Amino acid sequence: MQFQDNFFWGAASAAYQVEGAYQADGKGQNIWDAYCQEGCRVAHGENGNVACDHYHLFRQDVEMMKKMGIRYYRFSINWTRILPDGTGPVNEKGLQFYSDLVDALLENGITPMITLFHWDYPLALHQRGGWMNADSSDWFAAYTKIVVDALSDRVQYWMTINEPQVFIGVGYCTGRFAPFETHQPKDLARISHNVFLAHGKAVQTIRQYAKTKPCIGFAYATPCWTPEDTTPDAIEAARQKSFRVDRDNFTFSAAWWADPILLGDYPQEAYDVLGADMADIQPGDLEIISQPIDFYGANIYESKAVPTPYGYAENAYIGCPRTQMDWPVTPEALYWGPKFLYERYGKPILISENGMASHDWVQLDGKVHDPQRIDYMKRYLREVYRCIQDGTEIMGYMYWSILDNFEWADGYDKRFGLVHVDYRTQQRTIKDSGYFYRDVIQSNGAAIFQDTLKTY
Ligand code: GCO
Repeated sequence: MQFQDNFFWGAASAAYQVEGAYQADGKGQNIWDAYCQEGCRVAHGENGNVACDHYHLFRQDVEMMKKMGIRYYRFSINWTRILPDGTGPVNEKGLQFYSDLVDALLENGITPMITLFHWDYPLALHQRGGWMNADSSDWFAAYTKIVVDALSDRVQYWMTINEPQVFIGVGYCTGRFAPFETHQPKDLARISHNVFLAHGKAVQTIRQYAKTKPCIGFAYATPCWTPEDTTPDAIEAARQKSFRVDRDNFTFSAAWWADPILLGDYPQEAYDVLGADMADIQPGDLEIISQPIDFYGANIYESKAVPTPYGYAENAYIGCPRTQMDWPVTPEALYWGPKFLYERYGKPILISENGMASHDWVQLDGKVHDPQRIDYMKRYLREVYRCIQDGTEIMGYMYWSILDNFEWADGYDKRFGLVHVDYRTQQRTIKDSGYFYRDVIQSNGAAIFQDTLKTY
């Protein structure tokens, strides 16, 4: 059994999590740069100042991707490497880095996929009100044009925004991620609306200025519940829960973030539960926001569940397998999530992130044996295959992440990579899962159907 011939096999990263060089060559400060210096925001007081030094080591990293047979590399642009203050003069050295990265990828037969925003918001713009400022969508559109002018002759695949559920929900609602703020529903609705406008104006900008035919989407966080069993009632219950909007957690809702873009308006439930706290929607806003896009990028790691301080959330049970993030292993999330999203929105699905953190280290034989990650990938990819066979259009799979990297407030303890990084020496070691992924790609998926573990 194999996937379709044009299935995208790739891996992903994000600028702040891998690049380092946080002050190099004219780069400006973003909110993660600034807040991490406080030392109390991230495990062990860690930060992304150096990270994996991808900024200086990207050529060897690209060669490693080629060795692993990676065909697509999803990476993000650090806004303040391009515009140190978020607007104003362009930092040509910053643009040059991304141009060199794109060239290195293409020289190695790897297709670049760009995420324009992956949480590293310019500090100077944050200090001008950030996403609360009515000009924020224009700031983002202007930044987008600079990147499109510089790279769209060689880049076709674009994702505007990565996981607003998280950077808004955790950065401006629960306050655990930069800028570590906690806002009320009215502000969160206003921030969300400005993020939507930024997405829409970026899509317009890419369509207007791209030098090659663009394929545009976004990358959204884990969105769907999975049914308790396969009875029609259980499936409908999971579907309803997956697209519900409630007042207390609306910034984590799938429908809140996707309906305006893909269905042309906020879900009615959003108007119902937010009432006067709903964003101030100006004439023309919804038309900008619902600019046609080409795919729905879904970052799916586990079945959606309501966290619980004790007992078990819906996606867990006594002694269930868990990753190093303590996330339950729920492969069925990559069947039901894409299925429910495709039913509702009718857009091809890109699995823009999936992967697991595990307790990896370089072992006495000099290798990194990670059988759990291999088993995880087999189980999740079998569900992707099953979902495709059932009629859902899934474009591809971007493993998160190519490298061990900075896992936000968890720092560097959590290792998601196909490649191990010793942060003291920047030594890379391809893990067994990296060689397994090479087999998967070379066999166009057939390797995931072997139950026995191959040693590398
Ligand atoms: C996310 C982000 C990534 C994370 C990854 C593991 O989905 O939260 O896109 O930056 O590092 O998902 O949590």
